Amino acid sequence: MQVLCMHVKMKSFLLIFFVVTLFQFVVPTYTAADKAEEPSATISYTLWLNPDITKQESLNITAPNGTSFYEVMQLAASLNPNFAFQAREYPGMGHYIFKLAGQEEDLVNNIYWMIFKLTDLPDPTNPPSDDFLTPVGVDSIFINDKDIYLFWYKYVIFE
Ligand code: B12
Repeated sequence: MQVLCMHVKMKSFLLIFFVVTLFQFVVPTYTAADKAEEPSATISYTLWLNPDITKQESLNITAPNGTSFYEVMQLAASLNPNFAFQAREYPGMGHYIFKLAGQEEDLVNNIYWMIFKLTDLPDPTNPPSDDFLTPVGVDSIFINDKDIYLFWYKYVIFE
């Protein structure tokens, strides 16, 4: 009787062990600790508020690696109202920023918000050339650690 009882206990133990092991493989646990270890990126985000660069504003933003710049802009706006913006959506290309930091694009004088990805922190005494303009809009820019972005309210010369 005692042997039979032991046998049943052993069987149930093995069954529970098997189910627990299987469950761990099928449903990986995602704990807060894992989340904290998610690779994050700290980027520098600067606004040059006029074409002559006499006013500027800067923020460092930390977000998960691969976050879109559009989401970074939303985060920046929630942290600092000077980074508030307005955008129009274009199918296939995403958001186009027409107003930022209270400054709306000026179609008469051709002043627009243009975004640059730089290799060094922006320096008003040495503004970046158009070579540093991003080739895509804010929804298609995905951040990596130590990236440096500049949105410049800039004169654009159409050729
Ligand atoms: C003119 C133009 C601009 C003008 C638009 C203002 C104006 N009043 O004209 C200015 C110089 C401001 C501009 C800015 C930018 N542009 Co642009 N632009 C063009 C261009 C040469 C013609 C668009 C056009 O007039 N089409 C004809 C009209 C009738 O159609 P439309 O749909 O109404 O056009 C509007 C949209 O295209 C919008 N628009 C213009 N550029 C961009 C960029 C993005 C990402 C979005 C969502 C919308 C958008 O403005 C146009 C006028 O209202 C195109 C190239 C092309 N040949 O299409 C590039 C083009 C659309 N631009 C491009 C880019 C990358 C940008 C910038 C992101 C560059 C930068 N690094 O700053 C910025 C936008 C930044 C922001 N504020 O969000 C890329 C988009 C690539 C992509 N798939 O994302 C294109 C395709 C050029 C290229 N091949 O690189 N642009």
